[in-house]
Amino acid sequence: MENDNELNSTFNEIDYDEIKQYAYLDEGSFGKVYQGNWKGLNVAVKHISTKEEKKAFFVELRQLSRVSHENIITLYGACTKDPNICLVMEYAEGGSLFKVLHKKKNIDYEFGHALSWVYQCAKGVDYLHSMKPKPLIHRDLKSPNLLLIDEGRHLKICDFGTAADKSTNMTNNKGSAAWMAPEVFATSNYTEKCDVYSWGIILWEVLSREKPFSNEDNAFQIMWAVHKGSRPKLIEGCPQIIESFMLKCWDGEPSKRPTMKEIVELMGKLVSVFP
Ligand code: ACK
Repeated sequence: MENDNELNSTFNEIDYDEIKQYAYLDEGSFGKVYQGNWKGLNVAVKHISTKEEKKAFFVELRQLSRVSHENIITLYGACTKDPNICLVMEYAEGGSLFKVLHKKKNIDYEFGHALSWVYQCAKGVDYLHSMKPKPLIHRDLKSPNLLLIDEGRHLKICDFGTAADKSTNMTNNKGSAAWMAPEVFATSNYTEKCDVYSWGIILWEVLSREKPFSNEDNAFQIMWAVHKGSRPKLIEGCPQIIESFMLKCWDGEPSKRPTMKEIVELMGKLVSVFP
């Protein structure tokens, strides 16, 4: 069981009275997120509402306190005392990539811009996978967990509530099934290649601007279809180099998927061709 005593990482304990909260934003994989202000900074405040969410809260606090990268949301600190348990993070004014792709259809973006998003996501994940002594696996990479700042140009990964925590049953993570690698819901035997699979789904999503597996009714149907080998349909006109790479990321056999480092290398080259 995670608790304050087992936290074992350094973070800034924030005085709850110093936080001013403005607006409710939305629900995350766990907890409710509010916009607020702390010491003059625009912040996002993630509150837990149930005892069960406390575990995910401490996982996220522990993992976010260990990381520092331009493509990962910055944690300012946390309040860990009941009843006001919350994380205080930098506020990403552009909201999630999911919203931009699927709920703000009037906002257009170019091919190069889409590649830049997935490139930035890959750089953040490569950083996690390169952590010592053990790679950190995000496990819940999906467009709702990619936040945008700087008018949509800068992307940051958030939601570390299930990162590397193998005791969490991911089949309960219903909103994530469409991005989830088959080995994550079928076994407890997975590696950082599960993030590569999810990254491949995000690549398809930004290029097609469709929600993955939107024709399936529920999470279990998605998992069953993916388990049987079903994948999003190929995108007409997609450059061959990207299509074959995307298919490799979705391979049912994790060892056949590229590493995040290989993804970063290829995307770096592609981004320079399609600025
Ligand atoms: O799509 P959104 O507007 O962006 O709705 C979700 C919701 O809270 C639950 O995750 C938003 N959100 C989460 N973290 C942040 C943050 N640091 N800055 C801005 N919005 C955030 C997310």
